[in-house]
Amino acid sequence: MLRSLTAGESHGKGMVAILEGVPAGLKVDVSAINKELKRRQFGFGRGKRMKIEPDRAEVVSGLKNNLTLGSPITLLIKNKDASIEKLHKVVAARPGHADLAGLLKYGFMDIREVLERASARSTVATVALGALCKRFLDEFGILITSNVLSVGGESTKQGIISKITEAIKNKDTLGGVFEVVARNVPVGLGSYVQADRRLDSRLAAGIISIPGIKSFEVGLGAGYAVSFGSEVHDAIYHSKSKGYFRLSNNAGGIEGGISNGQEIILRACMKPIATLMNPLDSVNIHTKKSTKAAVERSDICVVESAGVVAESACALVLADAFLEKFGADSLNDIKDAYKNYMERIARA
Ligand code: EPS
Repeated sequence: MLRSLTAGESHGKGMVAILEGVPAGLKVDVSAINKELKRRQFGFGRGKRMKIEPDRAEVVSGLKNNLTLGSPITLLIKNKDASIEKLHKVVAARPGHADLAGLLKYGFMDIREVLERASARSTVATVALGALCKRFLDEFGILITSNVLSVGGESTKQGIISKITEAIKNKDTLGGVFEVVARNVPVGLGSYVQADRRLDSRLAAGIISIPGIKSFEVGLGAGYAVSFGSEVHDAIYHSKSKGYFRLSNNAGGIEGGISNGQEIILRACMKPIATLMNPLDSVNIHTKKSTKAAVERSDICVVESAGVVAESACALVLADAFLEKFGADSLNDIKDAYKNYMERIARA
């Protein structure tokens, strides 16, 4: 239903996001997109680039009078630091980054040719796409939020701040765990009939493809592995006023690859940023002699930002699955289909 594409290098002219399949008649205010772009820039441990970039979206296509036309929407976010042609060559790959694998894969002689596109700056475009999808989902009361659960093993606010302060002092970096919650998602998005239609597999792909993400869980996640079935499956009840309901949500709102009407709860782990100011051992790609890995301007910890990006990845998947279920051309038609369906579910 939805097709998206992003383009842009970290220090190129800008980041581009294209989204096709957004229905006609949806009101989109660019300030809502810019608000999401701002949220992506926040968090203790962010680097200096965030102070340079205003990250404001410009609408190139798909909107007229703030209403979607049903045609592809193109957003451009210009880079203030567009120094790509002047930047120095990089000769020592950073362990944990795309540097070495990318260099060998594409046959480059300069690691910069890899890092410019591999940079997490691409998440600007992901968030722009997510903001459009959030706007659509909002028409149906669906709300997606995120929060940081831990950083470097610390889970209290004070513990996290001290840990990041320690990393800054030691010229080190940190990763962590964040959670994404989607509320008011109707029962019935996704399907068990085919692997690529399962809502959980689509959410997993969306979130694990964010740079730096190393693990993904739905609901109780790894907790299922250490429990009896009787302890963890969400028992089913029914009442006239509520219809079907549960007293727990270990499934994280997804059963058999389908949303079950409960909150969708996702968790992901992000590795520490690969650029270390006190670099690890590496090899000069020309001389093959041992050296230290390249040092580039970077962040210390971006778990909070990664949560915001994951909200967007989640919004893209949910909007896609929603359009699949309720139709795709005009917002009014989709609202009618949604209303009919919800009335049937209320009677079930
Ligand atoms: C980022 C922009 C980048 C990095 C960071 C994320 O800008 P610059 O390289 O000019 O400082 O700050 O990217 C990485 C840490 C990375 O390893 O790719 C952004 O806009 O989020």
